[in-house]
Amino acid sequence: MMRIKLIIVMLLAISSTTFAADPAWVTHRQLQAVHSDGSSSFDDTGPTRVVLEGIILNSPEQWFDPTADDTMAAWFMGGQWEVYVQGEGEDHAGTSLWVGQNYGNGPGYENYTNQEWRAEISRLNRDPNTGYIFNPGDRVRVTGRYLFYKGKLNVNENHEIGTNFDFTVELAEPAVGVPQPEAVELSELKDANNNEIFDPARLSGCEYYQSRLIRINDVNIVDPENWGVEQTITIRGANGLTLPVRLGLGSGIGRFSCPAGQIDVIGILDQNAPGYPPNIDNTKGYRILVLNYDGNGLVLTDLGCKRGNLAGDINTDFKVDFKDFAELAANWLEYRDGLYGCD
Ligand SMILES: [Ca+2]
Ligand SMILES: [Ca+2]
Ligand SMILES: [Ca+2]
Repeated sequence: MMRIKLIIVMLLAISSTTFAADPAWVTHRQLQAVHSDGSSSFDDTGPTRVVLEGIILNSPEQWFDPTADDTMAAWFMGGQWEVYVQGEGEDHAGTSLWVGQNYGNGPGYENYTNQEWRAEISRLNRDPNTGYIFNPGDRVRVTGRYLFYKGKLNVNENHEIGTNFDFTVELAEPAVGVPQPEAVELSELKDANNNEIFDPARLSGCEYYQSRLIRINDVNIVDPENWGVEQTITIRGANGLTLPVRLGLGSGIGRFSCPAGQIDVIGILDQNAPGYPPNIDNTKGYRILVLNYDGNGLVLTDLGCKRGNLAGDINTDFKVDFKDFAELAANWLEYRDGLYGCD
């Protein structure tokens, strides 16, 4: 099976402009190909649906709030779910998978009810064959449609709530591990004038690392006053080059203060091109996503494992006391849509 798949992928690599099969096996690099202005070239001639594999980089609920909310309000999306999947080996690219609840709060589409939304993300959080709940570090196979949005081609359901627009995420291999973040210099991402480096061949600059896990060493946060959940801070290297860091919803970002002094940053290099159709500049808008922080003081990231081994030590200060109880009480009876009560 793996050999057949490899042959198909190699054939696609040779003839990347025609896709006879639907869905067609593609690499992340093929899927993310762009024109010189940064717009998608894949969707000029691409198939209706694609199949691709890679490693999950993030927990979706640390990036967008999945909580069902079908409030009718212009452009209000309600619950959202987005997972970044990184290609492996020669496939130096990555792709995000996105769904939202209230497509109909924009023109021309319909909304999921709260119940339908919970069912949708409960489905996407699980391997359909085993019920296994996905985690960062799992290798998955994704089959679905796609749309280009703000600089990257996302696998999504084209804003349609009908089941024939579903995309699927299947487990290829559990717990292969989150990829080692690639060490990147700010000078690989920004030119001497601090402008974003854009290479339409996607072999260098920001595009090369888009939707992949990277590490930038020896930077300072220049605006710690902006630290907080869903806020954007700025890192600056010794050469004066800067890059925005978008902080996610991870509880550690609210619990710990902004790291001070010279630090390293580990996160997903993302593109969120500025502007609105038809005036989007798809060669700009790069940033690092850091979705959680564990308070270690030296690396802005969630190292994923904590010392102490005290189950009640919610704030991880190695003592179980009223500070833990306060966090517990503040969250009392909350539950996470898409993960709890899905059976
Ligand atoms: Ca791009
Ligand atoms: Ca759907
Ligand atoms: Ca504690």
